[in-house]
Order: sequence, then C-alpha cells, then structure tokens
Amino acid sequence: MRNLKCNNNSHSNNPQQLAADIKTWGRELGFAQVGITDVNLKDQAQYFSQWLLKKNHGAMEYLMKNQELRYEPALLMSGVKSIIVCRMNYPVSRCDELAGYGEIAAYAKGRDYHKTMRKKLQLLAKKISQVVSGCDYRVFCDSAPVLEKALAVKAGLGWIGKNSLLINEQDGSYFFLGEIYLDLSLPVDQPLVSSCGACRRCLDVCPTKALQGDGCMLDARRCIAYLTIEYKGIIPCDLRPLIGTRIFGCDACQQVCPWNQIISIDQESILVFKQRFSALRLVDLFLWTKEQFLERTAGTVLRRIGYEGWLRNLAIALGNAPVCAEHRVALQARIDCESELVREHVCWACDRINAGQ
Ligand code: B12
Ligand code: SF4
Ligand code: SF4
Repeated sequence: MRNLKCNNNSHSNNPQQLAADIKTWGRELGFAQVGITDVNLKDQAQYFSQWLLKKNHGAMEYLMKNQELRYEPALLMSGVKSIIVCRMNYPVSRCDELAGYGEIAAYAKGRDYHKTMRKKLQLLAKKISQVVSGCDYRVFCDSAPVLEKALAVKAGLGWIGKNSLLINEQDGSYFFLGEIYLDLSLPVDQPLVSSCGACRRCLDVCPTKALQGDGCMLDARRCIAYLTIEYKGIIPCDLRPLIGTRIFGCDACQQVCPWNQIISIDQESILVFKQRFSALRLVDLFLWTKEQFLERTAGTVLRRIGYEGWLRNLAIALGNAPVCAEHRVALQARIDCESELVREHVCWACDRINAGQ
C-alpha cells in the first residue's frame, strides 16, 4: 500500500478514516452516495465483447475503441489503485404525458449533467489532494472508456437491473454516475446482490423490445434513447410508431420499476423547466427556428442532437400524436425543408396523418 503522506494528522496512515471522510465530503458536495472499489475489472471483458459482437452498439463506434482501457484502469491513469464512484440523483417529473405534448427523459431536463458532475468530482478530488499531499487523480463522467455501472456495482452503490441500469434500494435508478481514479489504496466497499427477483415489468413495457436475454443485454439499435439521441440517421420505419411522442430519450423502463416508486418529485425544477420550454406542445417545438433551438437548449444535453435531429424527432412524434389540423399544417410547412433527413421523417408523418394513423 502506498504510504499516505498526509497534511492532516487524523489521516496519517489511516486509510479507514480517509475513506470515511471522503464519503462525508462527497455527501456534503451533494452526491447521494459515494463508494470505493479496486481496479480489477478483468471479468467484465467477456460480457462487453459479447455485447459488441452482437452489434448491440449500433453506430456508437466509440464503444469499439480502446476496449482494454475499460477493463484495465491503469491504462487510463497509470498508478491508479482505487476508484471512488459517486452517484447524484436528478429530479423527476411526470407532467408531460399529455396528448399533443412531447416527452423528454427526466435526466435531460436540468443543466447538462456532465458539467455539474465533473465540477463536484473535481472539488472532491481536490479536497482529497489537500489532505494527502502529492496524490494523483483523474475524474470521469461519461467522458472516457470507463465501465461506470460495473464499477458502481463493485463499489456497493446498487445492482444492474433487468432494464440494464444501476438500481439503488433507496433511490431507484434516477441518478448519474461519476468516478475519481486515485493512486492511493483505500478500503473497498462490498457489492450488493440483485433485487429484481421475478419482476419483469421493464422487459414487458419496453415499447421496442430492446431489452433482451432477460434484461441486462440491451440492443441499443432498438432503444429509443439511442434512436432519439445517439443515432444521427434515418430511423427505421418499423420503429417509428413505437417511439410515440418521445422526442429525447426514454424513461419507460424506469417509470415502471418498483424501486422508482418511492422517489420524490421535485416541483421546483419542473417549474423552471416549464418556464424555459413554455410547455412542450409538439407543434410549438417543431416551429422553433434554429436560433430558438440553440438559445433554448443552451447548457442542456438537448443541444447534443442538433437542430436537424430535433426536427427529425419532432416529426416522428407529430406522426404518432392524435391527428389534428394544426399538426398537419406545421408538417406541411417543413415538407420542402432543405435537410433530407428532416424531409424523410416529415413525409412519413404526413402520410400517417393522412391515413388517419
Ligand atoms: C452507451 C450508453 C448508452 C447507450 C447504451 C446503453 C446500455 N445499456 O449499454 C444508450 C444510448 C442506449 C443509453 C441509454 C440510456 N442511458 Co446511457 N450510457 C451509455 C454509456 C456512455 C456507456 C455504457 C456502455 O458501455 N454500454 C455497453 C454495455 C455492454 O456496458 P454496460 O452497460 O456498462 O455493462 C457492463 C457491465 O455493467 C456489465 N453488465 C451489464 N449488465 C450486467 C448484468 C450482469 C448480471 C452482470 C454480471 C454484468 C453486467 O457488463 C458490461 C461489460 O462490463 C454510460 C456511461 C458509461 N461510461 O458507462 C451511460 C449510462 C449507462 N447511461 C445512463 C443513462 C441515464 C441512460 C438513460 C436512462 C437515458 C435516458 N433516459 O434516455 C438510457 C437508459 C437505457 C437503458 N435501459 O439502459 C447512466 C445510467 C445511470 C444508472 N442509474 O445506471 C450512465 C451510467 C451515464 C452516467 N454517467 O450517469 N446509454
Ligand atoms: S429506454 Fe425505453 S426503449 Fe430503451 S430499453 Fe428502456 S424502455 Fe426500452
Ligand atoms: S422493473 Fe423489475 S425487473 Fe426491471 S429493473 Fe426494476 S425491479 Fe428489475
């Protein structure tokens, strides 16, 4: 074990105390939970490569790259000995499932979580380096080849549910994960066993049947989160009706999960979001100009899909929403849109409306 050179006497040669303090500091920074694990992830290689072999990653080519960095954290940061895994809850609303309105996944409604998480992780890492002089660290949140869920399981933050997400007994699954790679050996936490039992709600509710092999194995090519966020091309015709009015991400397999029924709904954040988006009437969102899109999505993850992706998703949602004259007029106004991607989905939606769905 690397000798701790501490500026604070209470941590001198006392990794137990340091681990306990790291958890306290993490909670003070707003993390719901902090766990610690080692760097041994070699047993994950098989599962991950099987997933890729089945082409479940679709067009997310970056998942094919740097595979060994995922199972060997030392290749990402030389000298890493412990990994601190943090989770941060995000607020949830269930107020936008109305006819003619678009649905946006709860995680996307706040400020871009990458920034918030990174800031908190940096603060926690700095705090550690203040008490242990000369320690080295790197922080990650969705930013590098890191097996975030597998690390979180090892660090005792929850188990991987059949919906393929990390689930925590207290807080369900509505949270983000982030990590600090650290060159100090710390006492590790123990993993939890799965508590899904015989439940199959998420598998049954998934609109596109993307959850396969009794869950855990997710076919991203069918997942609405992938189709509406990560995938930039023409969405396969057979999947379009199944997307419904979801315009960014999907929460269906989380909404039904019994572990998510106890979480609190944050009214204040719903209000802030509603003010910013002035409600989510599909037709209003579809008529936004590019400038309005850029201005109103500033600082959020919605920006990631770009204006074309935004219009593509909205065209599908309009094609799936209950037929109304206002929708037909809005779609007609974009039938000659210069983007081929948008035109394709607008034509599909018009045909669907004309056929009365
Ligand atoms: C690519 C990606 C996606 C893809 C693929 C999702 C997937 N399930 O693989 C798409 C675009 C579909 C997606 C969607 C979503 N995502 Co995403 N995504 C990622 C990302 C960047 C990489 C995941 C990855 O590598 N997948 C490939 C598979 C093979 O790896 P894996 O799922 O990590 O599984 C490994 C281990 O966990 C293990 N394993 C998995 N299952 C099991 C089961 C058993 C029994 C065992 C033994 C092992 C095991 O094997 C794998 C190899 O080691 C992570 C961040 C990260 N770096 O991890 C976020 C992440 C998983 N996403 C997140 C979120 C919030 C979402 C959405 C909820 C967003 C939304 N509302 O629309 C949806 C949920 C869809 C779903 N049901 O999973 C959060 C999840 C938080 C949580 N509570 O788990 C993460 C962790 C981002 C973050 N930093 O917070 N995502
Ligand atoms: S996010 Fe939606 S589409 Fe993807 S697995 Fe869950 S329910 Fe299915
Ligand atoms: S819905 Fe049921 S099976 Fe799916 S993740 Fe939740 S507890 Fe597990």
